[in-house]
Amino acid sequence: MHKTSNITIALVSLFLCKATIAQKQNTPNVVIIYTDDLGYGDISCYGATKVKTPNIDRIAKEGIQFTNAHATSATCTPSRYALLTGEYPWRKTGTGIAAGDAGSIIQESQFTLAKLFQNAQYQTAVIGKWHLGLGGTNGPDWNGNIKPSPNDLGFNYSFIIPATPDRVPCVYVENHQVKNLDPKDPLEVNYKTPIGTDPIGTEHPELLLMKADKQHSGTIVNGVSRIGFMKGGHKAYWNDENMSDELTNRAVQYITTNKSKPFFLYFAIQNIHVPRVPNPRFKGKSGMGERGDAILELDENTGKILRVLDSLKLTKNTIVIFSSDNGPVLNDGYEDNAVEMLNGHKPGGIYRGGKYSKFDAGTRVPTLFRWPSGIKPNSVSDALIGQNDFITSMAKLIKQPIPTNAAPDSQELLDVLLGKSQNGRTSFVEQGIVGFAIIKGDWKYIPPAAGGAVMKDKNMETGNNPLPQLYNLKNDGGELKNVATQYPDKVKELSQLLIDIQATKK
Ligand code: NG6
Ligand code: CA
Repeated sequence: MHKTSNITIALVSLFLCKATIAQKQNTPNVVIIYTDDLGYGDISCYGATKVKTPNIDRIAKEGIQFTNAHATSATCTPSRYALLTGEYPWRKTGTGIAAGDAGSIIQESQFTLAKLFQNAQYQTAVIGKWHLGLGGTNGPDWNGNIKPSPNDLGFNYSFIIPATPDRVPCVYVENHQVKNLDPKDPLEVNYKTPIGTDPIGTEHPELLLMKADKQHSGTIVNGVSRIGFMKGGHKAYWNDENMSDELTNRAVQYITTNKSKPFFLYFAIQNIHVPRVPNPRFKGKSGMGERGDAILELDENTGKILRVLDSLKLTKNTIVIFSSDNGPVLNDGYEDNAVEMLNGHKPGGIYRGGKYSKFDAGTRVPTLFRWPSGIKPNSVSDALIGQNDFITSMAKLIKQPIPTNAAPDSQELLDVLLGKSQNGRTSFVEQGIVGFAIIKGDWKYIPPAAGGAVMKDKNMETGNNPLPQLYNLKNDGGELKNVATQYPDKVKELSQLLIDIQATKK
């Protein structure tokens, strides 16, 4: 009798234990390290030799590295919109680069990647650069309750840079409020005219750490002039030198606090966007100026995230995703010697163009997935994937439904992301700052477009050409040989496909 009940107890506990393991495997933690303006060629696992990124390379070694993975767009706001909603951003107006006082671009009624995880009882957080607008249509109430904030879009916790590090307001927002705001010194933001008495770049160039273009010559904070003007809020100002550390420490803290729950952390670190003001401990370390030093800072802080997962024994059952919101740019408004000190480094790898561009370096970004419980180490995949595909793929993984009409442009590619299949997308639409391109199989087509071939201030090729452009990416990844006249049928096919995809009512 005793024996039987002992056996029963043993069996029941074995069953429960197995069930918990199975349940845990169905609910791995997910951390997306989403970098800013990091190019395909900017890290060593993608071929960089002038700068070394051992921590980021570790993710590749222990997981899967994608060679044909894309942000939907060559700028930040639309790419982030697509990552979080699974919708091509150009289907919705108002998804271009957002001003620092823009209203929330994602509506509270919309389904998001964060809501997906929330529905599965995850803890969810965004820490880092938001740049998707805040508040109602007239923008946020900086001195009150900011709503909608990311907390209304599926995140239980948020600690964000409202827009970009080069845009006012230069303050962090935690959940619904500006962090450290002194009510006696209310914060005001204006994107049209100077306000307040703080110095601005056009009038006080002697106060600047680095020269800026006209657009970046508004209010000066920490010796850096920004886009836009602000008044008040002084106690809430961020410190640029500590920004990467501040965000990383908060991410580490978040992981530590939530170690025993399933969590989803969208860690949108600001590196390597302008203004590039890495912590002084990196000064001169890359030999490539501030841009290179910012890559080293990104690498070190990525290492901190990996190590906290190690020390909490979460590595095995945490999916770490590493990617970038758009391709690389050297001069993006500040004179920080990024061009002069490049030292032969190729930020876009073999790919042409960069941030803003319809050429491939605009959207083809480093993309790594690591999940020791589900992905073989040292894997490489050439499958075509988009960041808009993550949402439905994650839904499959955690066995959650996607509401009808949500994530309309997201293809479920879970097996591809886990390295079990090479069957990625058959086609993908790339969005430049102006206009589009389409990839289908080995081919890439860019429709004829008016407008300059080069953005002069940035020395960046746009991809504009009055003639149709067709490239064979397999033989000519660098898009150097336009073969449109040799393959008129291909031109016709891809041109029509782009029209059809864009016309499809989603
Ligand atoms: C552009 C800014 C650029 C950068 C970009 C946003 C000018 C001339 N250029 O408008 O410096 O801030 O917006 O970058 O103002 S992104 O990575 O967030 O898309
Ligand atoms: Ca960006």
